[in-house]
Amino acid sequence: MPEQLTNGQYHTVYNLLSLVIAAQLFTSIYLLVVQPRVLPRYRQALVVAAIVCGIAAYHYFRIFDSFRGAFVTDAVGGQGTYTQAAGSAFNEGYRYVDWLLTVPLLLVELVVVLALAKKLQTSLLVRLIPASALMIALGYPGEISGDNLTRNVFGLLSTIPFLYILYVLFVELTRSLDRQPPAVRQTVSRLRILLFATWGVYPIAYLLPLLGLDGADAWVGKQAGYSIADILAKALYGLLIYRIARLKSFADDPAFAEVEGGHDQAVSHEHLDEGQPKAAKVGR
Ligand SMILES: *C/C=C(C)/C=C/C=C(C)/C=C/C1=C(C)CCCC1(C)C
Repeated sequence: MPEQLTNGQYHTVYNLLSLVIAAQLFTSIYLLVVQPRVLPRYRQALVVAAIVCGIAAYHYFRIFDSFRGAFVTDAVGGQGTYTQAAGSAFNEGYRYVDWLLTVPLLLVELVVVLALAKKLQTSLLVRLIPASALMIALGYPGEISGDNLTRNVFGLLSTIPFLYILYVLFVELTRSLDRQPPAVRQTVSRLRILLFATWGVYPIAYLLPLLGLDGADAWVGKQAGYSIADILAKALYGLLIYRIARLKSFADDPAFAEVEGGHDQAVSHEHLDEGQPKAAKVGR
């Protein structure tokens, strides 16, 4: 944690943390509200997605508090520089506790929404969940260390389970998707690419303090990287899970697709039509 932040650096972090709270909180609520718009067999995935965003929103409240307590300014009206407050430090631990809970759950979302055979589902989860927990646990000692060697060593160790997760998702899962319809295979690849692209941001942000940037710049870059990646990897990802659940619901049950699809197209006419709105028939 840097001793001093410029006014711009302080407010960049402040505003990003605030944005993450809004994104996680309302995505979580949205994912709960849209439950009736997918078949019951896919609702578990949406519940997990909502819980992930809810857990993240909670931790961002804590992170936000910790950040506000960690810096003081004597300038009036929020101008001027911010210096480290005596006796309180920004606690990066909240992020790691958050990831320890949410990262395994993000993998659960993915596996559950695919509605694969039970045996395959279990076999994927018993490998992905421990690997993801290990990845986060190994990253933490490096994250809180001020020493570059320690940061490197734990970063490298944490990369091993990270690569293993990618191997399971990109090689093993692909093999077992052979029997799935093309549309499902395509959605899975899209989701995997989003997962890969957003998860890849974390090790890069982790490396920033090692790249010889000025201490405060590196720290702000790291906070920004983690915050934006959290929006994409949890909220946007959750919305994609919802989209997959909805498409699979339509494919599984033509009657449901009829009601829901019809509702979608009728939305703009609904207020013009007298009589029973179509939406009333949707709840099931
Ligand atoms: C919602 C939070 C997510 C998806 C967090 C993902 C975190 C990672 C993929 C972290 C990976 C790391 C490495 C691969 C090496 C350096 C240490 C970590 C923990 C930043």
